[in-house]
Amino acid sequence: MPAEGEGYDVVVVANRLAVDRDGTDKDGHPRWKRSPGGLVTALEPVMQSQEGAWVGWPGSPGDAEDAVSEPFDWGGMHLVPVSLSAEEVQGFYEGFSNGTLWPLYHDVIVAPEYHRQWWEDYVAVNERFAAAAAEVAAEGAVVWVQDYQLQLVPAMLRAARPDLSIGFFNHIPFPPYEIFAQLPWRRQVLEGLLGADLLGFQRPGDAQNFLRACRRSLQLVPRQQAVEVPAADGGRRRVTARAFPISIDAAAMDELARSPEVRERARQIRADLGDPDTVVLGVDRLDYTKGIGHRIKAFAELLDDGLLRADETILVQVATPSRERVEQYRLLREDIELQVGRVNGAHGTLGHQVVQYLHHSYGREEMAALFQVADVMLVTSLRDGMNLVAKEYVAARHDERGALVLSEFTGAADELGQALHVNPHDIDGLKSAVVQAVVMGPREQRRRMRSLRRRVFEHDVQRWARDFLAALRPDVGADVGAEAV
Ligand code: ADQ
Repeated sequence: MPAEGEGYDVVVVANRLAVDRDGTDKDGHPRWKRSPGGLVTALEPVMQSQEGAWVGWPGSPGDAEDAVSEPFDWGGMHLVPVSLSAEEVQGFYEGFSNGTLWPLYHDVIVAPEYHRQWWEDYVAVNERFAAAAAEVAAEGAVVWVQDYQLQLVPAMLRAARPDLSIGFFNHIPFPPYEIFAQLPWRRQVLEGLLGADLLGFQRPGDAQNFLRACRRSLQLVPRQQAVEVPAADGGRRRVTARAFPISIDAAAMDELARSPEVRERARQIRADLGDPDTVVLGVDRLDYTKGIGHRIKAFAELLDDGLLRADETILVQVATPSRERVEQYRLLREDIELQVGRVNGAHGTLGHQVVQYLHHSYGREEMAALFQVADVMLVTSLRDGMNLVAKEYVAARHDERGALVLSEFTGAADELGQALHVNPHDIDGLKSAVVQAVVMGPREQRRRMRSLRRRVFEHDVQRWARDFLAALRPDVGADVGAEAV
Protein backbone atom coordinates (compact mmCIF):
# COMPACT_ATOMS: atom_id res chain seq x y z
CA MET A 1 0.00 0.00 0.00
CA PRO A 2 1.29 3.53 -0.69
CA ALA A 3 2.36 5.61 2.32
CA GLU A 4 -0.38 7.58 4.09
CA GLY A 5 -1.69 10.46 1.98
CA GLU A 6 -0.17 8.99 -1.16
CA GLY A 7 -1.57 7.04 -4.07
CA TYR A 8 -4.53 7.60 -6.37
CA ASP A 9 -8.20 7.91 -5.37
CA VAL A 10 -9.63 6.42 -8.56
CA VAL A 11 -7.85 3.63 -10.41
CA VAL A 12 -9.01 2.13 -13.69
CA VAL A 13 -7.58 -1.27 -14.58
CA ALA A 14 -8.04 -2.26 -18.23
CA ASN A 15 -6.32 -4.62 -20.63
CA ARG A 16 -5.07 -1.62 -22.62
CA LEU A 17 -3.73 1.71 -21.39
CA ALA A 18 -5.73 4.86 -22.15
CA VAL A 19 -3.13 5.84 -24.75
CA ASP A 20 -1.62 4.28 -27.85
CA ARG A 21 1.98 4.58 -28.89
CA ASP A 22 2.48 7.24 -31.55
CA GLY A 23 6.12 6.79 -32.52
CA THR A 24 9.08 8.48 -30.87
CA ASP A 25 9.99 12.15 -30.49
CA LYS A 26 13.28 13.63 -31.73
CA ASP A 27 14.98 12.84 -28.40
CA GLY A 28 14.00 9.18 -28.67
CA HIS A 29 11.21 9.39 -26.04
CA PRO A 30 7.94 7.59 -26.73
CA ARG A 31 5.06 9.75 -27.98
CA TRP A 32 1.47 8.91 -27.06
CA LYS A 33 -2.00 9.64 -28.39
CA ARG A 34 -5.30 9.08 -26.67
CA SER A 35 -6.84 5.69 -27.45
CA PRO A 36 -9.96 5.91 -29.55
CA GLY A 37 -13.12 4.60 -27.97
CA GLY A 38 -15.71 5.48 -25.42
CA LEU A 39 -14.04 4.17 -22.31
CA VAL A 40 -11.32 6.80 -22.28
CA THR A 41 -13.82 9.56 -23.18
CA ALA A 42 -16.10 8.50 -20.35
CA LEU A 43 -13.46 8.16 -17.70
CA GLU A 44 -11.05 10.96 -18.56
CA PRO A 45 -13.07 13.64 -16.72
CA VAL A 46 -13.31 11.44 -13.61
CA MET A 47 -9.61 10.73 -13.74
CA GLN A 48 -8.76 14.40 -14.12
CA SER A 49 -11.11 15.68 -11.42
CA GLN A 50 -9.94 13.07 -8.92
CA GLU A 51 -6.42 11.83 -8.45
CA GLY A 52 -6.75 9.23 -11.19
CA ALA A 53 -4.48 6.42 -12.36
CA TRP A 54 -4.95 4.01 -15.27
CA VAL A 55 -3.28 0.59 -15.20
CA GLY A 56 -2.98 -1.27 -18.54
CA TRP A 57 -0.85 -2.99 -21.13
CA PRO A 58 0.81 -0.54 -23.55
CA GLY A 59 0.15 -2.85 -26.51
CA SER A 60 3.55 -4.24 -27.43
CA PRO A 61 5.42 -7.06 -25.67
CA GLY A 62 7.53 -6.01 -22.67
CA ASP A 63 10.58 -7.67 -24.20
CA ALA A 64 10.24 -5.60 -27.40
CA GLU A 65 13.04 -3.16 -28.03
CA ASP A 66 10.95 -0.01 -27.54
CA ALA A 67 8.98 -1.38 -24.56
CA VAL A 68 7.74 1.11 -21.97
CA SER A 69 7.68 -0.09 -18.38
CA GLU A 70 7.87 3.03 -16.19
CA PRO A 71 4.73 4.91 -15.08
CA PHE A 72 4.25 8.35 -16.63
CA ASP A 73 1.77 11.23 -16.54
CA TRP A 74 -0.27 12.10 -19.61
CA GLY A 75 -3.33 14.33 -20.11
CA GLY A 76 -3.99 14.73 -16.38
CA MET A 77 -3.82 10.97 -15.74
CA HIS A 78 -1.17 8.81 -14.16
CA LEU A 79 -0.51 5.88 -16.52
CA VAL A 80 0.90 2.63 -15.19
CA PRO A 81 2.10 0.22 -17.89
CA VAL A 82 1.91 -3.51 -17.20
CA SER A 83 4.51 -5.47 -19.17
CA LEU A 84 3.67 -8.71 -20.91
CA SER A 85 6.27 -10.97 -22.49
CA ALA A 86 5.73 -12.21 -26.05
CA GLU A 87 4.73 -15.63 -24.62
CA GLU A 88 2.21 -13.99 -22.29
CA VAL A 89 0.70 -11.99 -25.13
CA GLN A 90 0.20 -15.31 -26.86
CA GLY A 91 -1.08 -17.30 -23.85
CA PHE A 92 -3.01 -14.65 -21.91
CA TYR A 93 -4.28 -12.38 -24.68
CA GLU A 94 -4.49 -14.27 -27.96
CA GLY A 95 -4.98 -17.60 -26.18
CA PHE A 96 -7.15 -17.53 -23.06
CA SER A 97 -8.82 -14.14 -23.64
CA ASN A 98 -9.49 -14.42 -27.36
CA GLY A 99 -9.35 -18.17 -28.03
CA THR A 100 -11.16 -19.40 -24.88
CA LEU A 101 -13.27 -16.70 -23.22
CA TRP A 102 -14.33 -14.65 -26.28
CA PRO A 103 -15.97 -17.56 -28.17
CA LEU A 104 -17.33 -19.12 -24.93
CA TYR A 105 -19.01 -15.86 -23.90
CA HIS A 106 -20.39 -15.33 -27.44
CA ASP A 107 -22.58 -18.42 -27.62
CA VAL A 108 -19.74 -20.69 -28.83
CA ILE A 109 -20.12 -19.36 -32.41
CA VAL A 110 -16.73 -20.98 -32.94
CA ALA A 111 -15.42 -23.69 -30.61
CA PRO A 112 -13.50 -22.35 -27.58
CA GLU A 113 -10.15 -23.98 -26.94
CA TYR A 114 -9.16 -25.04 -23.44
CA HIS A 115 -5.41 -25.17 -22.76
CA ARG A 116 -3.93 -25.38 -19.29
CA GLN A 117 -0.89 -23.32 -20.27
CA TRP A 118 -3.16 -20.48 -21.46
CA TRP A 119 -4.97 -20.58 -18.12
CA GLU A 120 -1.69 -20.39 -16.21
CA ASP A 121 -0.70 -17.33 -18.25
CA TYR A 122 -4.11 -15.79 -17.57
CA VAL A 123 -3.65 -16.26 -13.80
CA ALA A 124 -0.10 -14.90 -13.86
CA VAL A 125 -1.02 -11.82 -15.90
CA ASN A 126 -4.11 -11.11 -13.79
CA GLU A 127 -1.84 -11.23 -10.72
CA ARG A 128 0.45 -8.66 -12.28
CA PHE A 129 -2.43 -6.28 -13.05
CA ALA A 130 -3.79 -6.72 -9.50
CA ALA A 131 -0.36 -6.05 -7.96
CA ALA A 132 0.09 -2.91 -10.07
CA ALA A 133 -3.34 -1.59 -9.02
CA ALA A 134 -2.70 -2.46 -5.35
CA GLU A 135 0.51 -0.48 -5.48
CA VAL A 136 -0.94 2.77 -6.81
CA ALA A 137 -4.36 2.88 -5.11
CA ALA A 138 -4.66 5.24 -2.14
CA GLU A 139 -6.20 4.06 1.14
CA GLY A 140 -9.94 3.52 0.56
CA ALA A 141 -9.68 4.26 -3.21
CA VAL A 142 -12.15 3.20 -5.87
CA VAL A 143 -10.77 0.68 -8.35
CA TRP A 144 -12.75 -0.06 -11.52
CA VAL A 145 -11.64 -3.18 -13.38
CA GLN A 146 -12.66 -3.56 -17.03
CA ASP A 147 -13.61 -6.60 -19.03
CA TYR A 148 -13.20 -10.32 -19.54
CA GLN A 149 -9.40 -10.31 -19.75
CA LEU A 150 -9.20 -9.37 -16.05
CA GLN A 151 -11.88 -11.40 -14.27
CA LEU A 152 -9.53 -12.67 -11.55
CA VAL A 153 -8.29 -9.20 -10.61
CA PRO A 154 -11.15 -8.27 -8.22
CA ALA A 155 -10.47 -11.15 -5.79
CA MET A 156 -6.68 -10.82 -6.07
CA LEU A 157 -6.96 -7.12 -5.33
CA ARG A 158 -9.32 -7.61 -2.41
CA ALA A 159 -6.93 -10.13 -0.84
CA ALA A 160 -4.10 -7.57 -1.02
CA ARG A 161 -6.17 -4.47 -0.25
CA PRO A 162 -9.42 -5.09 1.67
CA ASP A 163 -9.76 -1.30 2.17
CA LEU A 164 -10.63 -0.65 -1.51
CA SER A 165 -14.04 -0.29 -3.19
CA ILE A 166 -13.83 -2.59 -6.20
CA GLY A 167 -16.04 -2.44 -9.29
CA PHE A 168 -15.93 -4.60 -12.42
CA PHE A 169 -17.60 -4.07 -15.80
CA ASN A 170 -17.99 -6.83 -18.38
CA HIS A 171 -18.13 -5.38 -21.91
CA ILE A 172 -19.14 -8.66 -23.54
CA PRO A 173 -22.12 -10.93 -22.82
CA PHE A 174 -22.13 -13.27 -19.84
CA PRO A 175 -23.31 -16.62 -21.21
CA PRO A 176 -26.09 -18.87 -19.92
CA TYR A 177 -24.83 -21.39 -17.35
CA GLU A 178 -25.29 -24.31 -19.75
CA ILE A 179 -22.52 -22.77 -21.89
CA PHE A 180 -20.41 -21.24 -19.12
CA ALA A 181 -20.28 -24.66 -17.42
CA GLN A 182 -17.89 -25.89 -20.14
CA LEU A 183 -15.10 -23.76 -18.69
CA PRO A 184 -12.74 -26.03 -16.73
CA TRP A 185 -11.92 -23.05 -14.45
CA ARG A 186 -15.48 -21.83 -13.97
CA ARG A 187 -15.31 -21.74 -10.16
CA GLN A 188 -12.08 -19.76 -10.17
CA VAL A 189 -13.54 -17.22 -12.61
CA LEU A 190 -16.69 -16.74 -10.53
CA GLU A 191 -14.67 -16.44 -7.33
CA GLY A 192 -12.38 -13.95 -9.05
CA LEU A 193 -15.32 -11.76 -10.03
CA LEU A 194 -16.90 -12.03 -6.58
CA GLY A 195 -13.95 -10.11 -5.17
CA ALA A 196 -15.75 -6.98 -6.43
CA ASP A 197 -18.44 -5.01 -4.55
CA LEU A 198 -20.33 -4.22 -7.76
CA LEU A 199 -20.39 -6.15 -11.04
CA GLY A 200 -21.75 -4.33 -14.09
CA PHE A 201 -23.08 -6.09 -17.18
CA GLN A 202 -24.49 -4.80 -20.47
CA ARG A 203 -27.97 -6.34 -20.19
CA PRO A 204 -30.13 -7.49 -17.27
CA GLY A 205 -29.98 -10.95 -18.88
CA ASP A 206 -26.18 -11.02 -18.51
CA ALA A 207 -26.41 -10.14 -14.80
CA GLN A 208 -29.01 -12.89 -14.36
CA ASN A 209 -26.78 -15.40 -16.15
CA PHE A 210 -23.95 -14.51 -13.78
CA LEU A 211 -26.13 -14.86 -10.67
CA ARG A 212 -27.45 -18.20 -11.93
CA ALA A 213 -23.88 -19.41 -12.43
CA CYS A 214 -23.13 -18.44 -8.80
CA ARG A 215 -26.11 -20.48 -7.66
CA ARG A 216 -25.31 -23.52 -9.81
CA SER A 217 -21.58 -23.58 -9.36
CA LEU A 218 -21.02 -22.08 -5.91
CA GLN A 219 -24.42 -22.74 -4.26
CA LEU A 220 -24.85 -19.03 -3.50
CA VAL A 221 -28.48 -17.95 -3.38
CA PRO A 222 -29.07 -14.60 -5.14
CA ARG A 223 -31.38 -12.09 -3.46
CA GLN A 224 -32.29 -8.71 -4.96
CA GLN A 225 -29.58 -8.86 -7.64
CA ALA A 226 -26.89 -9.74 -5.10
CA VAL A 227 -25.17 -12.64 -3.40
CA GLU A 228 -23.47 -12.75 -0.03
CA VAL A 229 -19.98 -14.12 0.31
CA PRO A 230 -17.68 -14.60 3.32
CA ALA A 231 -15.69 -11.47 4.16
CA ALA A 232 -12.10 -11.27 5.44
CA ASP A 233 -13.33 -10.07 8.88
CA GLY A 234 -15.35 -13.27 9.35
CA GLY A 235 -18.66 -11.56 8.48
CA ARG A 236 -20.56 -11.47 5.16
CA ARG A 237 -20.07 -9.17 2.20
CA ARG A 238 -22.68 -8.29 -0.46
CA VAL A 239 -21.78 -8.46 -4.14
CA THR A 240 -24.30 -6.81 -6.45
CA ALA A 241 -24.65 -7.75 -10.15
CA ARG A 242 -26.67 -5.31 -12.30
CA ALA A 243 -27.03 -4.01 -15.83
CA PHE A 244 -25.31 -0.73 -16.78
CA PRO A 245 -25.66 -0.56 -20.58
CA ILE A 246 -22.63 1.23 -22.01
CA SER A 247 -23.06 4.02 -24.53
CA ILE A 248 -21.21 6.62 -26.58
CA ASP A 249 -20.37 10.30 -26.27
CA ALA A 250 -23.52 11.19 -28.22
CA ALA A 251 -23.05 14.97 -28.09
CA ALA A 252 -19.53 14.68 -29.50
CA MET A 253 -20.69 12.49 -32.40
CA ASP A 254 -23.59 14.85 -33.10
CA GLU A 255 -21.30 17.86 -33.15
CA LEU A 256 -18.80 16.14 -35.40
CA ALA A 257 -21.53 15.03 -37.82
CA ARG A 258 -22.88 18.59 -38.04
CA SER A 259 -19.52 20.13 -38.87
CA PRO A 260 -19.20 21.58 -42.39
CA GLU A 261 -16.09 19.46 -43.10
CA VAL A 262 -17.86 16.19 -42.30
CA ARG A 263 -20.96 17.16 -44.31
CA GLU A 264 -18.79 18.04 -47.26
CA ARG A 265 -16.91 14.78 -46.92
CA ALA A 266 -20.24 12.88 -46.87
CA ARG A 267 -21.27 14.56 -50.16
CA GLN A 268 -17.93 13.65 -51.67
CA ILE A 269 -18.13 9.99 -50.58
CA ARG A 270 -21.60 9.69 -52.12
CA ALA A 271 -20.36 11.17 -55.36
CA ASP A 272 -17.31 8.89 -55.37
CA LEU A 273 -19.64 5.91 -54.98
CA GLY A 274 -21.37 6.96 -58.22
CA ASP A 275 -24.32 8.62 -56.49
CA PRO A 276 -26.35 5.43 -56.04
CA ASP A 277 -30.01 5.53 -54.94
CA THR A 278 -29.25 3.53 -51.83
CA VAL A 279 -26.10 3.14 -49.77
CA VAL A 280 -26.16 0.27 -47.29
CA LEU A 281 -23.38 0.31 -44.67
CA GLY A 282 -21.75 -2.19 -42.33
CA VAL A 283 -18.96 -1.17 -39.90
CA ASP A 284 -17.41 -3.80 -37.69
CA ARG A 285 -14.21 -5.19 -36.36
CA LEU A 286 -13.54 -8.19 -38.57
CA ASP A 287 -14.89 -10.66 -36.01
CA TYR A 288 -16.96 -13.83 -36.40
CA THR A 289 -19.45 -12.52 -33.82
CA LYS A 290 -20.52 -9.66 -36.08
CA GLY A 291 -22.46 -11.72 -38.67
CA ILE A 292 -20.74 -10.06 -41.63
CA GLY A 293 -21.10 -13.19 -43.77
CA HIS A 294 -24.85 -13.45 -43.03
CA ARG A 295 -25.35 -9.86 -44.10
CA ILE A 296 -23.43 -10.26 -47.38
CA LYS A 297 -25.37 -13.45 -48.13
CA ALA A 298 -28.72 -11.68 -47.61
CA PHE A 299 -27.57 -8.75 -49.77
CA ALA A 300 -26.34 -11.08 -52.54
CA GLU A 301 -29.64 -12.99 -52.56
CA LEU A 302 -31.60 -9.74 -52.85
CA LEU A 303 -29.55 -8.92 -55.95
CA ASP A 304 -30.07 -12.45 -57.32
CA ASP A 305 -33.83 -12.17 -56.71
CA GLY A 306 -33.97 -8.78 -58.42
CA LEU A 307 -35.35 -7.15 -55.26
CA LEU A 308 -32.33 -4.85 -55.19
CA ARG A 309 -30.66 -3.54 -58.34
CA ALA A 310 -26.90 -3.60 -58.62
CA ASP A 311 -26.85 -0.32 -60.56
CA GLU A 312 -28.85 1.49 -57.86
CA THR A 313 -27.49 0.02 -54.64
CA ILE A 314 -24.11 -0.28 -52.96
CA LEU A 315 -23.10 -2.14 -49.86
CA VAL A 316 -20.11 -0.50 -48.16
CA GLN A 317 -18.56 -2.90 -45.69
CA VAL A 318 -15.85 -1.47 -43.47
CA ALA A 319 -14.08 -4.29 -41.66
CA THR A 320 -11.45 -3.15 -39.19
CA PRO A 321 -8.47 -5.51 -38.98
CA SER A 322 -8.64 -7.38 -35.70
CA ARG A 323 -6.73 -10.11 -33.80
CA GLU A 324 -4.90 -11.08 -36.94
CA ARG A 325 -2.59 -13.51 -35.19
CA VAL A 326 -5.51 -15.70 -34.06
CA GLU A 327 -6.23 -18.52 -36.52
CA GLN A 328 -10.04 -18.14 -36.52
CA TYR A 329 -9.70 -14.49 -37.53
CA ARG A 330 -7.41 -15.31 -40.44
CA LEU A 331 -9.91 -17.90 -41.68
CA LEU A 332 -12.78 -15.44 -41.30
CA ARG A 333 -10.97 -12.84 -43.35
CA GLU A 334 -10.44 -15.33 -46.17
CA ASP A 335 -14.13 -16.34 -46.07
CA ILE A 336 -15.43 -12.79 -46.19
CA GLU A 337 -13.07 -11.72 -48.95
CA LEU A 338 -14.05 -14.75 -51.02
CA GLN A 339 -17.72 -13.96 -50.51
CA VAL A 340 -17.25 -10.30 -51.52
CA GLY A 341 -15.35 -11.40 -54.61
CA ARG A 342 -18.18 -13.73 -55.61
CA VAL A 343 -20.88 -11.06 -55.30
CA ASN A 344 -18.83 -8.53 -57.23
CA GLY A 345 -18.01 -11.17 -59.84
CA ALA A 346 -21.69 -11.95 -60.32
CA HIS A 347 -23.19 -8.44 -60.06
CA GLY A 348 -20.41 -5.92 -60.66
CA THR A 349 -19.89 -4.09 -63.90
CA LEU A 350 -16.81 -2.39 -65.33
CA GLY A 351 -16.01 0.46 -62.98
CA HIS A 352 -18.74 -0.46 -60.47
CA GLN A 353 -18.41 -2.82 -57.55
CA VAL A 354 -21.68 -3.52 -55.81
CA VAL A 355 -19.89 -4.41 -52.56
CA GLN A 356 -17.20 -1.96 -51.54
CA TYR A 357 -15.10 -3.83 -48.99
CA LEU A 358 -12.60 -1.80 -46.96
CA HIS A 359 -10.21 -3.58 -44.63
CA HIS A 360 -9.06 -0.45 -42.82
CA SER A 361 -9.44 1.57 -39.69
CA TYR A 362 -10.73 5.14 -40.10
CA GLY A 363 -10.65 8.35 -38.10
CA ARG A 364 -13.73 9.69 -36.31
CA GLU A 365 -14.49 12.28 -39.03
CA GLU A 366 -14.52 9.68 -41.79
CA MET A 367 -16.79 7.43 -39.71
CA ALA A 368 -19.19 10.31 -39.06
CA ALA A 369 -19.27 11.08 -42.79
CA LEU A 370 -19.88 7.42 -43.69
CA PHE A 371 -22.79 7.25 -41.22
CA GLN A 372 -24.38 10.22 -42.96
CA VAL A 373 -24.02 8.60 -46.35
CA ALA A 374 -25.70 5.39 -45.18
CA ASP A 375 -29.40 5.20 -46.05
CA VAL A 376 -29.46 1.83 -44.35
CA MET A 377 -27.17 0.74 -41.51
CA LEU A 378 -26.78 -3.00 -41.04
CA VAL A 379 -25.81 -4.38 -37.62
CA THR A 380 -26.28 -8.12 -37.81
CA SER A 381 -24.18 -9.51 -34.92
CA LEU A 382 -24.76 -13.12 -33.96
CA ARG A 383 -23.99 -12.03 -30.40
CA ASP A 384 -22.69 -8.65 -29.18
CA GLY A 385 -22.36 -7.26 -25.66
CA MET A 386 -23.73 -3.87 -26.73
CA ASN A 387 -22.62 -2.71 -30.23
CA LEU A 388 -21.63 0.93 -30.20
CA VAL A 389 -21.76 1.29 -33.98
CA ALA A 390 -25.59 1.19 -33.83
CA LYS A 391 -25.57 4.06 -31.33
CA GLU A 392 -22.97 6.04 -33.28
CA TYR A 393 -25.09 5.81 -36.43
CA VAL A 394 -28.11 7.18 -34.57
CA ALA A 395 -26.09 10.01 -32.99
CA ALA A 396 -24.68 11.00 -36.40
CA ARG A 397 -28.15 11.30 -38.00
CA HIS A 398 -29.06 14.86 -36.93
CA ASP A 399 -31.10 15.00 -40.17
CA GLU A 400 -33.37 12.28 -38.69
CA ARG A 401 -32.99 10.23 -41.84
CA GLY A 402 -31.76 6.69 -42.44
CA ALA A 403 -32.89 3.30 -41.18
CA LEU A 404 -31.17 1.00 -38.70
CA VAL A 405 -31.43 -2.78 -39.11
CA LEU A 406 -30.35 -4.25 -35.78
CA SER A 407 -29.77 -7.80 -34.64
CA GLU A 408 -31.84 -8.84 -31.66
CA PHE A 409 -28.68 -10.51 -30.29
CA THR A 410 -26.99 -7.19 -29.50
CA GLY A 411 -27.27 -5.47 -26.12
CA ALA A 412 -28.28 -2.36 -28.09
CA ALA A 413 -31.50 -4.08 -29.22
CA ASP A 414 -32.76 -3.97 -25.60
CA GLU A 415 -32.63 -0.18 -25.79
CA LEU A 416 -33.25 0.69 -29.43
CA GLY A 417 -36.83 -0.45 -29.84
CA GLN A 418 -37.47 1.63 -32.97
CA ALA A 419 -34.77 -0.06 -35.05
CA LEU A 420 -35.82 -2.86 -37.41
CA HIS A 421 -34.97 -5.91 -35.32
CA VAL A 422 -33.74 -9.04 -37.07
CA ASN A 423 -32.60 -12.55 -36.33
CA PRO A 424 -29.48 -12.70 -38.55
CA HIS A 425 -29.67 -16.50 -38.78
CA ASP A 426 -33.01 -16.11 -40.55
CA ILE A 427 -31.76 -15.05 -43.98
CA ASP A 428 -35.28 -14.56 -45.37
CA GLY A 429 -36.21 -12.40 -42.38
CA LEU A 430 -33.00 -10.42 -42.80
CA LYS A 431 -33.75 -9.88 -46.50
CA SER A 432 -37.27 -8.61 -45.69
CA ALA A 433 -35.87 -6.18 -43.12
CA VAL A 434 -33.30 -4.84 -45.61
CA VAL A 435 -36.03 -4.29 -48.21
CA GLN A 436 -38.24 -2.62 -45.59
CA ALA A 437 -35.35 -0.32 -44.68
CA VAL A 438 -34.55 0.49 -48.33
CA VAL A 439 -38.14 1.47 -49.18
CA MET A 440 -38.90 3.23 -45.87
CA GLY A 441 -40.28 6.71 -46.48
CA PRO A 442 -38.89 9.86 -44.86
CA ARG A 443 -41.80 10.20 -42.42
CA GLU A 444 -41.30 6.77 -40.95
CA GLN A 445 -37.52 7.23 -40.90
CA ARG A 446 -37.99 10.46 -38.97
CA ARG A 447 -40.45 8.97 -36.48
CA ARG A 448 -38.15 6.06 -35.71
CA MET A 449 -34.93 8.09 -35.70
CA ARG A 450 -36.34 10.65 -33.25
CA SER A 451 -37.12 7.97 -30.74
CA LEU A 452 -33.73 6.29 -31.23
CA ARG A 453 -31.92 9.59 -30.81
CA ARG A 454 -33.81 10.41 -27.64
CA ARG A 455 -32.66 7.15 -26.09
CA VAL A 456 -29.02 7.51 -27.13
CA PHE A 457 -28.73 11.15 -26.02
CA GLU A 458 -30.40 10.52 -22.66
CA HIS A 459 -28.27 7.46 -21.99
CA ASP A 460 -24.80 8.49 -23.08
CA VAL A 461 -21.44 7.22 -21.91
CA GLN A 462 -21.08 9.94 -19.31
CA ARG A 463 -24.30 8.76 -17.71
CA TRP A 464 -23.05 5.18 -17.86
CA ALA A 465 -19.89 6.05 -15.91
CA ARG A 466 -21.81 8.24 -13.46
CA ASP A 467 -24.46 5.58 -12.76
CA PHE A 468 -21.89 2.86 -12.22
CA LEU A 469 -19.65 4.89 -9.95
CA ALA A 470 -22.62 6.28 -8.01
CA ALA A 471 -23.80 2.72 -7.35
CA LEU A 472 -20.31 1.67 -6.30
CA ARG A 473 -19.41 4.75 -4.26
CA PRO A 474 -21.85 7.66 -4.13
CA ASP A 475 -19.15 10.21 -3.21
CA VAL A 476 -17.18 9.52 -6.41
CA GLY A 477 -20.28 9.11 -8.61
CA ALA A 478 -21.52 12.56 -7.62
CA ASP A 479 -18.32 14.04 -8.92
CA VAL A 480 -18.75 12.47 -12.34
CA GLY A 481 -22.21 14.01 -12.48
CA ALA A 482 -20.72 17.43 -11.92
CA GLU A 483 -18.33 16.92 -14.82
CA ALA A 484 -20.89 15.51 -17.23
CA VAL A 485 -23.72 18.03 -16.81
P1 ADQ B 1 -16.39 -4.17 -30.12
O1 ADQ B 1 -16.64 -5.63 -30.35
O2 ADQ B 1 -15.13 -3.64 -30.63
O3 ADQ B 1 -16.54 -3.78 -28.57
P2 ADQ B 1 -18.41 -2.07 -30.87
O4 ADQ B 1 -19.26 -1.84 -29.69
O5 ADQ B 1 -19.17 -2.02 -32.15
O6 ADQ B 1 -17.66 -3.47 -30.86
O7 ADQ B 1 -17.31 -0.96 -30.89
C1 ADQ B 1 -16.44 -0.81 -31.98
C2 ADQ B 1 -15.90 0.60 -32.02
O8 ADQ B 1 -14.86 0.65 -32.99
C3 ADQ B 1 -16.94 1.62 -32.44
O9 ADQ B 1 -16.74 2.79 -31.71
C4 ADQ B 1 -16.65 1.83 -33.93
O10 ADQ B 1 -16.99 3.10 -34.43
C5 ADQ B 1 -15.17 1.63 -33.99
N1 ADQ B 1 -14.79 1.11 -35.31
C6 ADQ B 1 -15.20 -0.02 -35.90
N2 ADQ B 1 -14.65 -0.14 -37.11
C7 ADQ B 1 -13.88 0.95 -37.31
C8 ADQ B 1 -13.04 1.42 -38.38
N3 ADQ B 1 -12.88 0.74 -39.52
N4 ADQ B 1 -12.40 2.58 -38.21
C9 ADQ B 1 -12.54 3.27 -37.06
N5 ADQ B 1 -13.31 2.89 -36.04
C10 ADQ B 1 -13.97 1.75 -36.16
C11 ADQ B 1 -16.76 -4.50 -27.35
C12 ADQ B 1 -18.01 -5.39 -27.33
C13 ADQ B 1 -19.22 -4.58 -27.72
C14 ADQ B 1 -19.38 -3.38 -26.78
C15 ADQ B 1 -18.07 -2.61 -26.66
C16 ADQ B 1 -18.14 -1.54 -25.57
O11 ADQ B 1 -17.84 -6.49 -28.21
O12 ADQ B 1 -20.40 -5.38 -27.68
O13 ADQ B 1 -20.38 -2.52 -27.28
O14 ADQ B 1 -16.99 -3.47 -26.36
O15 ADQ B 1 -18.52 -2.10 -24.35
